[in-house]
Amino acid sequence: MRKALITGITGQDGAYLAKFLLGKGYEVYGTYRRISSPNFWRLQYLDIFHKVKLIPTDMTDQSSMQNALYISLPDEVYHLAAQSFVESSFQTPHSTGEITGLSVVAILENMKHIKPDAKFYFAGTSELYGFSGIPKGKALTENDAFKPMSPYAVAKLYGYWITRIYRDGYGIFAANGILFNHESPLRGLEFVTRKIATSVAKIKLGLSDKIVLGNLEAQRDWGYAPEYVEAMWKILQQDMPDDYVVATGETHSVREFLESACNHVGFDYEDYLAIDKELMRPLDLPSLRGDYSKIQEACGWSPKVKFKELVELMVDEEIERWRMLLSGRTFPWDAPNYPSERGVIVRNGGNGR
Ligand code: NAP
Ligand code: G4F
Repeated sequence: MRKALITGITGQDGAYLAKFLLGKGYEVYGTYRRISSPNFWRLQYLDIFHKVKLIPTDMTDQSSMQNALYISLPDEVYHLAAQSFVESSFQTPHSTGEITGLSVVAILENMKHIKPDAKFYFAGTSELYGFSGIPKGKALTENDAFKPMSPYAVAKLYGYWITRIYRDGYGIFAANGILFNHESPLRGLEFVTRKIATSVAKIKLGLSDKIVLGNLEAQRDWGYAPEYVEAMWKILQQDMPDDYVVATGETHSVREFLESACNHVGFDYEDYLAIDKELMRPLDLPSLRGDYSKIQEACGWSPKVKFKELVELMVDEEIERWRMLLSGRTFPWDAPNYPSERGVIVRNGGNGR
């Protein structure tokens, strides 16, 4: 049985990827940060909490990552853990650098000694392009320049290049995905798509009467997260490691997302919109659109869920969740679950379970 280690298994992509890999017959290990109330709701939502093996790991501690590799001895490593919220990176530039950037070399360096034949995937991002100077609307490729414009993107730039250095210098199968924005009902509430979806659902059910947003004119290439984790896996199934853009090839503004979400439930967005200047970032990428032809040709991957369907599925799911809450039912994924249920590895040392 093939074994995979997913760092950041409690996040949106980590949870979907774990489900996908379990479906492929993998033994799935995942790291999570040891905090007083670990965040397992996505694993419960996807009904895989008891099927994955969880390893408490500190992304700033070399020996902790060494431990995760010794315990799992993986065939494939998916390094997804990161401080992934661009806006926060302006308030926490130093720790974002450590977690989102330096953790990459910590894992690769440990892999070099413990499991050099394992394949490594790094969660690169379209934020890397930044001030690329490319004409608005052009679809970005693997060959376009990176000129990052947030502390988050700078940290990811480090991760991207160190991944290439371990590929070229040490012969590790190390690949970068350059993923454009991808969303789902498991998206964190702080990101604009889920924030809009939940705000619209609350208005629809009479629980709120406004949607507070920042920059409405920013354009993003928004895809559907479950499809993007399949792309990650496909990238590691190639004969040679390489770097790939994963995107839909379309771009839409935040305003369009809002309008589409409101139209779906029969509202005019202008009746509910409030702009808060505090939500504007010191720097914000005006527009992103990706060209996925390389991954389509090499791996046979292409996006299926496009903008309108994505908006609608997110809004519908939020309405369903708020209805559940209003009717007094608890979310099935809120059941008590830790600290030492089956499937959770709670001890620290050792080379197996
Ligand atoms: P996410 O939902 O924010 O998940 C991030 C994961 O990293 C969570 O498991 C989180 O743990 C963990 N993490 C955060 N800070 C940590 C810390 N200090 N120590 C240890 N773990 C920490 O992000 P995502 O959307 O799944 O994205 C997955 C990866 O892809 C990230 O690296 C992100 O930067 C990158 N990416 C995402 C997109 C996108 O549109 N989603 C696009 C391009 C690249 P908790 O659950 O405990 O918070
Ligand atoms: O949803 P966002 O916070 O995502 P952002 O900054 O594009 O980053 C996401 O995608 C990246 C890939 O390109 C990932 F690497 C990263 O980890 C993350 O997953 O913001 C999208 C846009 C921005 O232009 C922001 O200024 O929406 C604008 N926006 C307008 N009002 C808002 C809001 N963003 C948030 N989060 N909240 C608002 O109220």
